[in-house]
Amino acid sequence: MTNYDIAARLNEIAALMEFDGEPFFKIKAYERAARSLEDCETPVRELIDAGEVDELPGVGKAIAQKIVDIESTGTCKYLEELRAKFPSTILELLRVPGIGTKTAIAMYQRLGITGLDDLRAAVEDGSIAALPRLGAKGVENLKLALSRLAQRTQRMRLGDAWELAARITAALEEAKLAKNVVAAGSLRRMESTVGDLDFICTSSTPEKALDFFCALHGVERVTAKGDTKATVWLHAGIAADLRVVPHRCFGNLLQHFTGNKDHNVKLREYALRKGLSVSEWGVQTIETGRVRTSATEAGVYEMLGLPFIPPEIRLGLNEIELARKHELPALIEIGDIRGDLHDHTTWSDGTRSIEQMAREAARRGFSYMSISDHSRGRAVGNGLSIERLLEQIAEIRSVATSYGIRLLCSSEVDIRADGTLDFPDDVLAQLDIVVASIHSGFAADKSKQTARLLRAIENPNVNIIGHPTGVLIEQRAGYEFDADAVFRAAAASGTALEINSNPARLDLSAALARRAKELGCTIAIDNDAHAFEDFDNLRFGVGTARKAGLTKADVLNARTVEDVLAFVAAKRARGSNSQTREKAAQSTELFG
Ligand code: DGT
Ligand code: CA
Ligand code: CA
Ligand code: ZN
Repeated sequence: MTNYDIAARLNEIAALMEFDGEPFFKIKAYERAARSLEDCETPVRELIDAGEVDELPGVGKAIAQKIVDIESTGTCKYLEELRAKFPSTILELLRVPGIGTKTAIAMYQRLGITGLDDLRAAVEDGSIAALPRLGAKGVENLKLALSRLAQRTQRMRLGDAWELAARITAALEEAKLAKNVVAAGSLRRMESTVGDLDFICTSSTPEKALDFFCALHGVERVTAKGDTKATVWLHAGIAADLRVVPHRCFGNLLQHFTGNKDHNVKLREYALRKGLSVSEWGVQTIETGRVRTSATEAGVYEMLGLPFIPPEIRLGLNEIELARKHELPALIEIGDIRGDLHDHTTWSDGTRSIEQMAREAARRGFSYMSISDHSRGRAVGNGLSIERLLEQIAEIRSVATSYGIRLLCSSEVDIRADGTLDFPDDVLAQLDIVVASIHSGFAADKSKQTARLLRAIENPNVNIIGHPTGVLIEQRAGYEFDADAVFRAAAASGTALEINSNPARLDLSAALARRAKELGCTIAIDNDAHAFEDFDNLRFGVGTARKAGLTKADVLNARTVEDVLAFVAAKRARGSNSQTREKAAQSTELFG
């Protein structure tokens, strides 16, 4: 049994424990142990022989014994007990994006659905509609998810793909068999999902580099291998290509394999009009037949008379036109971000205290941070009552500048079904800045959802709309609403919209953030951190903002803390003038 096989059994135990109602922390222990096994390059057999299994991170005596049993027999007593309690196909349901354990249990107990075949049948004959709180929208989502599953068009989220690519790049470079390793394609363009990984590199020993790549830890099988190129399938569930390319045309190949396809097509059309023919191997002057190559990507664009176009905006929109006129936006950069306006602590569902989060954010170079825990309506997020919020405000005020960073009092307040907020105005007014988010009631129809968001935006104490569409990437479509109406109201009222940097969200999407900018909105790029490692997600939020064409001027938390507070004060001042409020109400009616 390979480490991956054993890890798969531990994950099965964890999944079945969840069905069995075991506590969260016990389940997590099995998941952590499985992860350790996947990361461990030494075969478990060797660890067993050396008596070192319980030295794996997260593996205690009890789990170690199960690993030993699984290694020798393929299973263990506990796994068999769990398997006996449920239909053997029940875990298939979890492969459907959007179905978690709770839904799967409800499907099983209420409708007798034991696996994917039953589910397909229930969706087909409509009996699935009997599932409480699913709604017409839910049925639609299920249909979509099932068809994707059937076509194997499931894509990997950017965050997971990024982590994989970083490991593979580091391994190749550390082995000193390859140079200039770059993951091109959709990953480099910071698309929210990735279909496959496209590595390119240079090497003085291509054959050795490809052998090494095909034998990498994490490779499940080699699907193709030649002199300059190999394709593998990774245990993580995604394919990866490695192309070893000549140094002199590295820039041409990198440009080609970065895409996207539409950008490449438009670039070739543009070049043809200048008498140049572009391919992955070089730029040919058609009249003379002379081919020029470039080791750098910038050199390729230069040959075409263009400035460098950042990968994130190579979308086949108007970027070539803008480049030609030297009107490309100066895209926001990670270094431009000064603070974070949406973070959680142990006061609600975060994993770290205020002090720990503050010191970590300071260490990472932020100069200010909002503590924005959940509000009381969000019971699963351990939301704060008014009393606890007031207590928290007092604590934050007393340490506001003690940890090397300026702390702002905030809340991620729930937007209720009718668009009112989960805390009264006199409480919200005591905060420095307020994030308002929708966490429930996704099924409401488009006009209700639009009215709900507009009402929240009209509140003078709401400064940022958190994860504005509610989408979970490759898992759940967001709620429906009239985006233009909401964006117009946000711009008119001085309310920022969030790009949530969590790779499961990336909400607003680049396309919507681009539209929001067109309509004059300010954007906050937030970590929504619940743990230290969540701060690493900023690159994805900034990447999404760059895809949207945003500059420093568009981003609220690229401003100084004084300017952020002025942004808040301006909306409050407008809100306290009742005449303006009336006007705002009238103008939002026009969009309704
Ligand atoms: P993915 O893998 O679906 O997330 O998306 P990409 O963009 O990584 O696409 P992929 O892996 O099929 O190809 C990588 C790049 O190679 C793509 O962005 C542009 C270039 N490319 C692939 N096929 C074509 C093509 O037929 N014509 C042109 N001009 N470029 C192509
Ligand atoms: Ca790709
Ligand atoms: Ca590819
Ligand atoms: Zn939230």
